[in-house]
Amino acid sequence: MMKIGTHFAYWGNTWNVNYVELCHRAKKCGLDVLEVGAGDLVNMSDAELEELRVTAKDLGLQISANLGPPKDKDICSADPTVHAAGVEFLCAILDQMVKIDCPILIGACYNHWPYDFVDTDKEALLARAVEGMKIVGDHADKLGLTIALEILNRFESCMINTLDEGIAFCERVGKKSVKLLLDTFHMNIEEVEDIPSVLRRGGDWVAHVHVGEANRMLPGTGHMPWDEIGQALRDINYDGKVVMEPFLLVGGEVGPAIKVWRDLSGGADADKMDEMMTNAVNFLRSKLNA
Ligand SMILES: [Mn+2]
Repeated sequence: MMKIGTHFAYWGNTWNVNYVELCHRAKKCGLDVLEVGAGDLVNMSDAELEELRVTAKDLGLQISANLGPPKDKDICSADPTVHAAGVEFLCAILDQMVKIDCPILIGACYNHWPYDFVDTDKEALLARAVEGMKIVGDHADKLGLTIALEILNRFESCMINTLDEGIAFCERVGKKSVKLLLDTFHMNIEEVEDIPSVLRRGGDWVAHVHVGEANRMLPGTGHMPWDEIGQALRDINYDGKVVMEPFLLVGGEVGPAIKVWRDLSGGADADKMDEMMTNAVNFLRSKLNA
C-alpha cells in the first residue's frame, strides 16, 4: 500500500518549524507521512529527536527526510574541504535518521540547493559527487537506510535532469542504498516521454515519489494525468511513499527559494489549508489505490 505524505513547508513559509506540532496537523489531515527537513536533524538534541520519534509512532505517522545541502557542505564541490564536509554532513544526517526511525533520505544530495550555477562543468561535478556518494552509500548500506536522489529540472541543477541521467549516476555509485526520487513537477519539464512512462521505466530505481501539479499546487487542482500516474505506480508494484510538495505561499524563506511569486492558496487561513490538504489526500488515495 502506498503511503501518502506532504512536505512540511505546505503549512508555512519558513524552514524553521515545530515538527511535533506538524505531526499532529498531518495526522488531522489524514496523511501517512510527514516529510521533514533533513538538515534540521543534526541540530536537534537526542531528547528532541526522541520526542519526534514517539509522537510520530503514536500517531501512526512515518517520516521521510528531505535535504537541500548547503553550499559549504557539498559533495560535488571542487574544494576538498567542502567535499569532505558534505560527506560528513550526509553521514551525520543518516545517523540522526536512525534515532527517529526514518528510513529514507531524499533530495538532490549530490549538489547544494538552491544550486548557484557558478560551476557548470558537469562531468567534473558528477565525478566528484559519485566519489562522495560512494562513501555515503556505504554508510547507508550499513545502517539499512535508503537514499533517494532527486532528479531536478534544469533551473535547479545542471547535474541530473532526467531519469536516464539519474540511473547512470546510481550505476556509477553502485550501492544498494542509493536509488532515485521521481517528481512529477520536474518530470513534466524535462522528460520526453509522458510521466506514467517515465515512472514505469524507472521501475525498481524508484525509491520515493514526489507529486504535485505542474505549478506545484495540490494534486487534483491541475492537469496532471492522475489516473495514469496511479496505474503506472501500481504497474511497477511501487509500495513506498508518495509525498506532495505543495508550495502555495509567497514570502518568508520558502517563497523565494521555491520561486512562488503569487499566492497560490487563494488566501486560505489555517483551517482552509487543512481542508485543502485533506481533500488532496483523499483524492490521491483514490487515484493511487484504485
Ligand atoms: Mn521534489
